[in-house]
Amino acid sequence: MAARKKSSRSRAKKQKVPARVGVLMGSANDYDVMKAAEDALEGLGVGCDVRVISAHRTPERLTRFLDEAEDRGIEVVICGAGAAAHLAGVTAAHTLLPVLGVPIDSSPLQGLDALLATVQMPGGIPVGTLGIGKAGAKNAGLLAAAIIARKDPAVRAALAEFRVQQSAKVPERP
Ligand code: RP5
Repeated sequence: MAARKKSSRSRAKKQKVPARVGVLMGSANDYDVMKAAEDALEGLGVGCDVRVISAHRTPERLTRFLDEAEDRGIEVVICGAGAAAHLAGVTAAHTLLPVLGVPIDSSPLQGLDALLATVQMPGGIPVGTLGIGKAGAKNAGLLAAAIIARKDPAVRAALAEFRVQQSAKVPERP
């Protein structure tokens, strides 16, 4: 309980940066994975709006979020979902914003089901699908920032610096 309070306090602090990326997940249980997207964006100074929105359990919450998203300044939407993961596809159907999908390894099939559900969109409504789990979520954050960086030199500089720091952390020898 104490940890939950701390986390909502720190998120309120973080919300001072205007949100440019929506980070949606089908269940609060997905947050452990999707936090990697939030962390990647925050590390680059890109604000995000993190929401639990299920395409099947809270369908109205999804359409409401997407109806308002562009007017609120959202430029990219990241969707993480597990099992019969249709959150990214349904999101893409309701918006012209770029949608990135993260398959979550929350089911007995360990994300293979979510990967296929997310990546195999029929032609016409694209979802850019990342890898399963935390690495996919992290890359979704970085890719969303790269999309924003096309028109935002500050985000581009932050991404470039991230790459420099990442390289510097790789030892020459094991
Ligand atoms: C999906 O079903 C969610 O994205 C989650 O990964 C999975 C299981 O959800 P919970 O039953 O844990 O809430 O919709």
